[in-house]
Amino acid sequence: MSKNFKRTLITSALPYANGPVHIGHLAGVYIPADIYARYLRLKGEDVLFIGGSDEHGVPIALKAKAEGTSPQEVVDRFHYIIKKSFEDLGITFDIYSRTTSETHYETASDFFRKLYDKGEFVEKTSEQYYDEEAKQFLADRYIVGKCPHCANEKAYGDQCESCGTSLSPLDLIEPKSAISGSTPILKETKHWYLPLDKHEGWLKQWILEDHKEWKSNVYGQCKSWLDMGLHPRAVSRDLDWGVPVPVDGAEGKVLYVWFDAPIGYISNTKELLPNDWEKWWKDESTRMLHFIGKDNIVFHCIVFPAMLKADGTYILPENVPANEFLNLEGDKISTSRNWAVWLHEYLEDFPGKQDVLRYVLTANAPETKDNDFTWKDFQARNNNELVAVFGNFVNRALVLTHKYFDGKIPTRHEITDYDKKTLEEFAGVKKDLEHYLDLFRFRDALKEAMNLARIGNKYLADTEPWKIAKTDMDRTETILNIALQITANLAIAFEPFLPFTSLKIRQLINKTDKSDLSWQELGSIDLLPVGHTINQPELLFEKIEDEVIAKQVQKLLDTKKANELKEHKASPLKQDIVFDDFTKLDIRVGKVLECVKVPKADKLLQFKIDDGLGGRTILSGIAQHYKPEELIGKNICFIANLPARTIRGIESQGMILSVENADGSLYLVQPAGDVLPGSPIV
Ligand code: B3M
Ligand code: ZN
Repeated sequence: MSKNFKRTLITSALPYANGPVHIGHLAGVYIPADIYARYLRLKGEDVLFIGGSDEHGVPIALKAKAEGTSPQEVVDRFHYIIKKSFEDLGITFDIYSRTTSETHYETASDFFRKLYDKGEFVEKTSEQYYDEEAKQFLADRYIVGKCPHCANEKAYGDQCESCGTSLSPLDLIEPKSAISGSTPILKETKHWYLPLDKHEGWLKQWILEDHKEWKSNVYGQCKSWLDMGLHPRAVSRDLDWGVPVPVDGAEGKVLYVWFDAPIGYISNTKELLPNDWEKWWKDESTRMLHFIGKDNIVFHCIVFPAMLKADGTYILPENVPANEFLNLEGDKISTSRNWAVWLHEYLEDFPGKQDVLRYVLTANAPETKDNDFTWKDFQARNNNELVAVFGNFVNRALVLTHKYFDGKIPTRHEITDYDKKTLEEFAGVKKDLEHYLDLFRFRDALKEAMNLARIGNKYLADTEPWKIAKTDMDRTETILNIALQITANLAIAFEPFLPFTSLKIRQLINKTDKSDLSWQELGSIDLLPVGHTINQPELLFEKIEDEVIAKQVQKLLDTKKANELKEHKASPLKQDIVFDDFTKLDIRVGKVLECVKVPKADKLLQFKIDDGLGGRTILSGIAQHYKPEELIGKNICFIANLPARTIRGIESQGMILSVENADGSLYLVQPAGDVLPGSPIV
């Protein structure tokens, strides 16, 4: 730590409680934050790791509306799913609370009020779109209309996704409310704005000059915001879900979710340490770090610092190690399109494999650019790295110790030049690990830890103690002593990354006391004293089979198909006809008396229909969608006045109506009530 910091406050973005947590959140924010928090704790530093759910905002209010429930019900549902899944993955928040807590309402409200009283806001009245049917002002995202640039009919009030242009709601041609579909009207409304333009000067100095060490993706984004010039930002909204604006005459207005959410970090600290929270937020010797994803950079590097500065009693973040995005199988992860691997589902599908996910997401973390998660890569990393290198090495070391030395750490006799080379290679691991961890380069840090396992694995493969044991027991003792010391080092090195595995190794080598194997001892070759007894070996990792991966891939394919159906656009209308054309068609209901497959024809079923007129035979191409026997006795609809056609030697006297779904599947058209055969469709 540079400067003389005494403690570190780690915050991680508060996930919206409108859906569960997915691998994108984990790789971008929570796993890195947890690795870092664990690392500092292992070094004996004073750390606080704050998490919580972000439970306000328009999407939550609208989701509740769509489901016919209350926003509170929505956030209750997801808050507990999220909280539990974080716990199960071993994310070690000191507190995981929520922005609907009483402490938060009070804290956020007081925060606003202090800034208001200090004159830190500007008040502005402007015209905004209002939905008279839904009786509410519309957030930009909930106004849809025609894009003035590319004529896309479904542009949003903030952006056209077709041509990518940023829009304001007033740009839209023929705007419609996404809530009710009605045409919104413009209505005057008053809001409070944080004049970011007034903060520009010190922000420029603080970020662009004083924090050149920030990650380049973060620094670059801040620079481009600052170069464009900052403008006042509204910190209130017309909405009935959120922290009410604590000012007379502000009925129906709440704090903008991006104003209240970061204050959630403060509230949650307060909730945890009601009498001691201030030193974490107001003492210059506290080092504050925000772990977030790239879409949150401006709020954490510019808006929230401006809020803290406006208050005047808070410290500012020392660093904001934001990550880029993780994609899934080549597509952007999306909660609304269900394109994600959800943490709570992963934990159910892969019980006991928390560390496999932690490993893969760290090894593949989007630290400097967007990255892709694929199930194949997940499987390969598990099988080729965790099982074949890490697990294999530890298992061999333990098994051989039991085989030759009754589970007791053998003596280390004279070491060879090769031993020396191996020991030198891993002596530097602590320094290297710390170097990368201090720079928030968790991928590289994990590589270093994994390198230790590789060194061990190679050492055993090269020295072949199972062969040496036949001739030279002293040498075998030395080799295994070294392998076991490396194993103990792995327990330490992996503790921030793979805590479950680290604990398991400690159990296997019988070193579970808190005081055993401290971080400071990383790199030592005297962690396990001669004669110390270890436990029976157990595998650290197991191979993941193709079937298991195929199942996950299938799940995604199903989602893709379901999305295509949802996004399916109806085919264009055919040319107009006159009513007479319609009445010429004689469409009737018939009852299926018999139904069989037509031999040697994949698609054809032969029907015998009761048409109320003595019966008729019709062929229909739906054999791939129905089993013939399940149709007997059903009512169907058919065109009765088409000329007969002979297909495969069978005369078909009409046509049975069916519907073609977007995915090509066919469904018979059936009357919704019980009607007599021959009834006409009118
Ligand atoms: N809930 C956005 C997000 O989850 C927002 C973060 C708040 S952090 C104070 O990406
Ligand atoms: Zn457009």
